[in-house]
Amino acid sequence: MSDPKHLEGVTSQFAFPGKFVSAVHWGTGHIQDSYCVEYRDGGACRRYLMQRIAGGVFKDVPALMENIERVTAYMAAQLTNVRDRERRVLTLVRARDGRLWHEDVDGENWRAYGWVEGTHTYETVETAEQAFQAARAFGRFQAALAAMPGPRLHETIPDFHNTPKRLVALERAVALDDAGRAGTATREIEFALARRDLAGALMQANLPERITHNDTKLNNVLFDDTTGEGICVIDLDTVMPGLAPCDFGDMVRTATSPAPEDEHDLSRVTLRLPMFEALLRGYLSAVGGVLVEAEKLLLATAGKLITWEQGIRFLTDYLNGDRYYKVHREGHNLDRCRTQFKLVELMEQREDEMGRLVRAALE
Ligand code: GN1
Ligand code: MG
Repeated sequence: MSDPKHLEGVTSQFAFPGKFVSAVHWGTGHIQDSYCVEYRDGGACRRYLMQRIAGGVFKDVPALMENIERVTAYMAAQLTNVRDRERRVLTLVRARDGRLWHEDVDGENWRAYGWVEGTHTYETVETAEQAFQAARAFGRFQAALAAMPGPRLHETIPDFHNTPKRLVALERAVALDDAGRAGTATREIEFALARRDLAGALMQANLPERITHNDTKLNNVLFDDTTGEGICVIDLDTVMPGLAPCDFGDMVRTATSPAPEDEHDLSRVTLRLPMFEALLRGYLSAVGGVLVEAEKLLLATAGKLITWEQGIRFLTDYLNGDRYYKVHREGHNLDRCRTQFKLVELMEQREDEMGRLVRAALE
């Protein structure tokens, strides 16, 4: 986290009108550092989201910011005659020099968005209506970008949902055992490797390439405080070419279990099929008209695949000594891996029911 003086200095580089009031650390992201920045302009207080871009993860900042600018501008242009238009898509705030980001004296890169007022996020879903709203928001996001003209977006993190490569990275981490932790995760390693046949399920299915969000975690949707609508999709760093079912799969991963991602007590990790059904309804209501049959049918498998992939990513990072995800306690990445694998097991047990729900939703 940055110190307050430094933060105030960075905010002064952005075109926020008025006088600096405060900057407070915000959110639970595992990668970027985010701050809620407040400025007073005459009688009005305005808030902004300022983020330090994790350079180790996003290596090409100009490409990253170009993607985000193109996507947000294209989406905003489509939103005509819609209530709350400016709250339905993030708006970048430029630096005073006109650029989309600011590089500070330490070589760290920062960017800013307008704050979407009157909204909240959830770490876990409480009602089927919330699951529906989240899935509809991500579905609308995909639908809005379905016909975006070229050129192709940059791949901000190459091979992000390349599950076979994620598996290879795990095998390498096991072989190197850099942090000397492999002995503490033998069951998890075995669980991951025993399912290797699953790895190519989406990539080998010959699906159309689309513009996808790629990080459709539940907490990346802003819900309207008054109406409860999933009004705005955030965290646009991984918006790039991808496969539609990957986006649906990450919703299943984060919305079907009532337990947090790092829950210690695995008996609390359960698979709530009513939430799965609500996700299907919400997602298909928004993007069903765009998707081809093969993409739709793979919605049944996508949750299992992406949850397994996420477990592999947490496990790999645990074995590598916690270099990628922020951790807040010992064994944090291993705990996260365990919740993912527990959910995979539950999805395996109820695979037939999930398939039936998909077919029913498509009728
Ligand atoms: C990271 O930054 P955050 O928490 O929204 C990660 C996602 C993972 C997620 C797991 C760029 O997302 O891919 O699914 O953690 N983002 C990146 O909670 O790797
Ligand atoms: Mg996020």
